[in-house]
Formats: sequence, C-alpha cells, structure tokens
Amino acid sequence: MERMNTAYLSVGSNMGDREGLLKKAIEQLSVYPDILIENVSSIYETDPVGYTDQPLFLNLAVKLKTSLSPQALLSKLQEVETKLDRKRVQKWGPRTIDLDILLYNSVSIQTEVLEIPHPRMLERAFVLIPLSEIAPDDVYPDNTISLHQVLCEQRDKEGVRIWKKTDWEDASVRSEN
Ligand code: PH2
Ligand code: MG
Ligand code: MG
Repeated sequence: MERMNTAYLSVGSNMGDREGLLKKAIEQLSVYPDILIENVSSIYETDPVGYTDQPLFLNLAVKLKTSLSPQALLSKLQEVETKLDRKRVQKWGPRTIDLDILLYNSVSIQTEVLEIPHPRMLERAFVLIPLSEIAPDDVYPDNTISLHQVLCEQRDKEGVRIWKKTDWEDASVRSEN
C-alpha cells in the first residue's frame, strides 16, 4: 500500500469524555489500512473560539500518511465523527469530536465541502500550537515560511494551555499497523 501523502489534522472535543473521545478518534483512524498515524501532539485545553458560550475544548494535532485522496480522507473522518456520536446541531457549537484536515501535501483545494489549507488555521492558536509541536519545519502552501515561524509571528497564544504532554512513541493510542 502506497501511503505516500502527508496530511495534518486538527482534532477537538468539548462534550463528554473529551480525552477518551480524542483517543478513540485516533484509534479508529488507525484501523483504516490506507491511513498510517505518524505523530500526535500533546493535548491542549483551549478556550472556545467563535461561539464562546460553550465548554472548554481539548485539542490536538495529528500527522498521518495516506493513500487516500483529500476527498476520500474527508469521508473517513466523517465516518469516524459519526461513529463517535457527532451531531451537527449548531455551527461551531459543542461537539463530541471534530476532525478537520489542515494540510494535505502542499495542495490548495477550494470546494463547497472541502477547503485545504483549512481556511481559518492561521488565525487559530488552538490549531497552530499543537501543529507546530509536530510540524515545526513543514512549510505552509504558497508560502516560504515554516509553521514554526507562522506561530512565532502570531501574537495571541492566549486561551491555549498544555493539558497533557504526550510522547507519541509511548502513547497507548499508537497504531501497530
Ligand atoms: N472548533 C470550532 C470552533 N471553536 N474553539 C476551540 N478552542 N477549539 C476548537 O476545536 C474549536 C473552537 C469549530 O470547529
Ligand atoms: Mg473545526
Ligand atoms: Mg469540522
């Protein structure tokens, strides 16, 4: 299986057993033969952005290798969201699990259902801080600067606190595939 494409995801939860749901999401992704989880950031607790009158989130970032196209990867992410009881009640409202594609190689895609790079990622510390932990030298598409630089240039790191420092090599969620 040629899992030659690299994708980064942002994963978030602010309902129920937040840490358990993050771990289950990663576990379920690693079951797909065409997805190989390569790295997972620490878990951060983050103030809700956008609609602020909702519980605190736990957020992390994932690096994976895949043979799936961006669209096919998106439908697997939606499958996992559905399995983990995601209900689409309110845009940007509380959710058991949210799996977003941030980057896929260095492609740019703009369709109704999928936008890569994620259109709001550069403004969101809850995305950039976990991401820069696992992708410091990767370069943002159409840009010459690294994600680490993007993060350093972003002033507002407020509302994002380390919650559990995890070493992916030791993490129980590690895939053996
Ligand atoms: N996701 C949103 C809206 N706001 N805020 C935080 N802190 N974390 C999120 O994952 C998040 C959010 C929409 O997907
Ligand atoms: Mg989202
Ligand atoms: Mg989403």
